[in-house]
Amino acid sequence: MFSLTRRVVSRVPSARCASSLRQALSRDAPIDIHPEVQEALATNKPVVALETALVTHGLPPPINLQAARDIESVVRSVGCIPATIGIVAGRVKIGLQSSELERLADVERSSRSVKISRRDIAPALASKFDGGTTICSTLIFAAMANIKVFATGGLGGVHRGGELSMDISADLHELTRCPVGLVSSGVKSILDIGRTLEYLETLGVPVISYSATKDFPAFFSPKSGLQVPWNTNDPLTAAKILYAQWQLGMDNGALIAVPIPEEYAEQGVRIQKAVDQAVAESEENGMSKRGKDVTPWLLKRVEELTQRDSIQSNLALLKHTALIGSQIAVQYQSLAS
Ligand code: PSU
Ligand code: MN
Repeated sequence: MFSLTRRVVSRVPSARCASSLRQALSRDAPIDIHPEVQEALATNKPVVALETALVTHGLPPPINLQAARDIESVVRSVGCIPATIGIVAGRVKIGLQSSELERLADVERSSRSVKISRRDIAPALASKFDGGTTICSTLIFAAMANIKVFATGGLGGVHRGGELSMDISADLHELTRCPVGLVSSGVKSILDIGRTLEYLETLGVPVISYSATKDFPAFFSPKSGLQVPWNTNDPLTAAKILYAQWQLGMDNGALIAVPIPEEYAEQGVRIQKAVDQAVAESEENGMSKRGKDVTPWLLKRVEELTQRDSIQSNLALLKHTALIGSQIAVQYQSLAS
């Protein structure tokens, strides 16, 4: 009797999410699931979602394509299947074919592809555009496909001066709607980390530092000087947190913040100074008021100021979060099946 109850309870969230994708497909929604991802989901293999805004808008070509491929290889190296999510010719792709990834990474095309947040999804599909999915929209499609872990770099959040400009990324709110564990290096370096953590607290999103202490990372540096309520550096414990949340039927996600490896700490201090300079410049030249163009502009300026050291650190942390995310996905799968 007990085991029957347990089985029913543990399957509730999965059943609901999978059925949302089924329903969308039954309505002929323009979604394609890569056969490898479909097979992995059907046979309970661990799958890790990956975003493509960093391919279309975050990293310069040709590094963007190489980075996406390297990240997929890291995911595979621990026995997970990567599901790189993006929009190609007006269709949502859950798991990209190699040629589709090349298309999104292509310099000519990527200048025309859209940075897709929740509000951009339907217009981009209706107009048959290409698009790189941000954390916000990647969370939506991962949840639809019942993918429980998503690894990436920096979460969007409250921009500096956001208390006046109200520039707060839709990434944050999406974490309240999608039952997905987001494994990232904390929030983007250009943001107001303190206010972003306050906002996440208000939204009720669990924030866990993936380290021996409660220090929250600062993207390019392992520590931001801010603390969060929870920490673990063990993939099984992280997986248990996610599992407990969804056993209860809570529909929100969680943020697992992984610090950049220690060998990048020194470089991180220098890069952060460049970030501060770029933010100040964006306030002087009015770029800071340009909505979703702010982030790509700032990242490009930081690349210039650091002679691309920022890219090297960014790649290192992306591979690191992909590794930790995949280890957590393996543990989660063993709990859930
Ligand atoms: N972090 C980076 N580069 C990026 C992003 C994050 O270092 O390009 C992307 C992510 O996809 C994130 C998005 O979801 O920026 C947030 O953008 P906005 O602040 O406009 O919501
Ligand atoms: Mn914004």
